[in-house]
Amino acid sequence: MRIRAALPATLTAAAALAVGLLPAASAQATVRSAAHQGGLHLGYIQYDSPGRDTRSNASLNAEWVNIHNNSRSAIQLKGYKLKDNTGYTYTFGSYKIGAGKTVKVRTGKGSNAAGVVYWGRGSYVWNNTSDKARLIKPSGSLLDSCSWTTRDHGTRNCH
Ligand SMILES: [Ca+2]
Repeated sequence: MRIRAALPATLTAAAALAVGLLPAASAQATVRSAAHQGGLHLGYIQYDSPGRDTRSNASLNAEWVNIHNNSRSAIQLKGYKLKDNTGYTYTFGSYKIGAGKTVKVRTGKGSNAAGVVYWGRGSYVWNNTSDKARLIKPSGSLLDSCSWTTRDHGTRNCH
């Protein structure tokens, strides 16, 4: 009696484990493959503002980073971070980036609008000689990074 009672319980547990584990493993594979195809990632970066670095707001805003949403759905960027090698960090406020859309993060001051947000700095953030941009999830995990040197002549295509 004890064996017959225990056996179905063991089988049920094993079946539940198998059912529980398989979809989890398959969901993880889907996430990996989506990340491999791009998803939310760094696009073009104009790390060297054209012309002399005068620190004017126009010159600061001519330094920018594009973030591209290559996924099939809109993504709320609130809490996402953009960070350089020094540790300067821009944290997104509420901004929904549509599927297939790009948002430009300009270094200087300005009013956020569709397709553009402003870091609000009074000095440049992206080093002209070499630096690395990082796109960080609200959880703190690194989503994408892209580095450059003077070889890239002011603009880096991080796609
Ligand atoms: Ca720069």
